Amino acid sequence: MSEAKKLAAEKAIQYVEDNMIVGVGTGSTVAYFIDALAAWKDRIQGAVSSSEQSTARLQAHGIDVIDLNAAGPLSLYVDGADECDPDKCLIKGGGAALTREKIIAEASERFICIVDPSKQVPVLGKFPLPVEVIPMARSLVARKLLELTGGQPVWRDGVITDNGNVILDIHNLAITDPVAMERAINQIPGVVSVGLFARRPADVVIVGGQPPLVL
Ligand code: ABF
Repeated sequence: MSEAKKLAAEKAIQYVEDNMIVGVGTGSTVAYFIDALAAWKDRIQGAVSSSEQSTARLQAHGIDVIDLNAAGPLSLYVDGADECDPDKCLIKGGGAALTREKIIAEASERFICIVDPSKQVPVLGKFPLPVEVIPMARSLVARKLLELTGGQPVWRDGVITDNGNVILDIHNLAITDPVAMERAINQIPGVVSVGLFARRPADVVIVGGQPPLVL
């Protein structure tokens, strides 16, 4: 699937324009995008990064990394996903960067999601749904998520996010109303963010292949 990821990432470069500050996500598909963006490093102002991991890769290519507060509204955000449904609603967070990803997606006029075909699903939920949680609230939120969703929340032990929080992954879900589930989980005290991008879905999905499929 890495060839498909690379093809999707390279297709996304077509949305980059001179003098842009590009919002950049996290993951292996985005790593291909960052590598392709290196050729633009003297034509764009720089990038806003969603993780320490992406920041390191951007800086290794000599691409300026700009704070979102200094950048202001962005024209373009490019990021991967763990699952994508026919409405361009996504599950994200497998890379534990969901909160900053969601912040930059919200700040961006156009969100281009780059995936390989294995990410396309009819209904979200086979991939365990990540939820970023304030550490002291982990057990409380786990109990509330079980009550609310009927799914099985599992602590991603050993993982601390760039924001110093923990992750619960909710297993055994079939998310037929992603917007409603995103809104409900967001209400639980202790939840920082949930890896459902449904209230603000992707605007364009590029599925890697020969040729790439633009949805
Ligand atoms: C990131 O993209 C995460 O939200 C998601 O987990 C990841 C997908 O990973 P990959 O591109 O490596 O398949 O934005």
